[in-house]
Amino acid sequence: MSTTAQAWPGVIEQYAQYLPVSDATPRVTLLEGNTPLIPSVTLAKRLGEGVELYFKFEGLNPTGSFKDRGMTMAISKAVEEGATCTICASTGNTSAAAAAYSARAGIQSVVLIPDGYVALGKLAQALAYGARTIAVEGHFDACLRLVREISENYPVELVNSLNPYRLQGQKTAAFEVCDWLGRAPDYHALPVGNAGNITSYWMGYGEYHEAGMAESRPKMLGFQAAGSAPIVLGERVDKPETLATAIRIGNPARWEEAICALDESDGCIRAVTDEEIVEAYTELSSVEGVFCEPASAASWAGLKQLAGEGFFAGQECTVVATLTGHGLKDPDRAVAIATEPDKAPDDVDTIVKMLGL
Ligand code: AN7
Repeated sequence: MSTTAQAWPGVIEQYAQYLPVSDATPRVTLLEGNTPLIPSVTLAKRLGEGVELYFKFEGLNPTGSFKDRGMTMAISKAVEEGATCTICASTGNTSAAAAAYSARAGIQSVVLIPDGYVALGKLAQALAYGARTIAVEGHFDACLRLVREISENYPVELVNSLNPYRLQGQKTAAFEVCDWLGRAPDYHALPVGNAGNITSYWMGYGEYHEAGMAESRPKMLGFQAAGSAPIVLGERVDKPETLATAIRIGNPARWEEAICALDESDGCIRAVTDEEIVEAYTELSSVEGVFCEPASAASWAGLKQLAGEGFFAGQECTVVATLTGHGLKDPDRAVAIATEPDKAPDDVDTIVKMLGL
């Protein structure tokens, strides 16, 4: 008998029993999810002898970030409820996903982004997917305030992670980690911006545990950029700064929920500097062959920081680090921190000599 692999149906269909959907809910999907859990071959050793490290590479979603998981849910529910226009504030990835899934559903999308602080690939996506794109003079936090007010007073559906369906969709990443590993990891590391994702993962691990699908739950490890670390500092940051523009957020929408996830899981949240982020970003691509965007590298930067303090010493443990977005989202950053390519004439001898062969 020949077997045919079952096609992946997208996260709503795959995990419908755990999601607030019915048969009447349209599935607005680009077949997101089912992203690989890539084992580390080299970097894991830096954490400790007994550490197994995996990268949950969310850059391989249809729009190149984890936001697709939440957006398939938010847009499907918006369509079910009759919405004809969506709105969101974004540091870039949410807007790319909102624009794509709105296009897929045949409805209009409006995105508000901080002028000059959205990576080129993300801006290109919003424009290409046909979102009405407005670059606001102000930070993400101002954009979020504006879209909240507009959506409360006008007939547009808010699809930021204040929208509860976003978290519902994003929690499926935790299900996938358990399905791939056959159990929950001991630690789960994430970059933290608006804190929607850390909240979602914790919800997902909790629900899988309750359902008997995983015996334990991981300790959650969150990492913010040092210039945009309100949760670490315990106070709002009015002028957030970091080259990791995706997490350049001073007043996270899911702040309290993130604190709950950290407390309940006995985890911790730390700040990583831009220097640590850049080093981690470069290592992930050049050593491990996994190209993620700078904000995503905060996961690895934070794990290294903890390891440097002996955190993993003597532990036999499994660590998963989510790499939230693809490196191609921010090509300017990749080129800016690398050395320029050497120029050469169209000549074998010259090139061989340059290479020292
Ligand atoms: C690559 O797109 O907030 O803590 O508007 O794009 O759930 O906010 C993006 C956030 C991490 C932080 N990594 O996740 C947006 C936006 C990447 C991101 C985060 C974001 P949350």
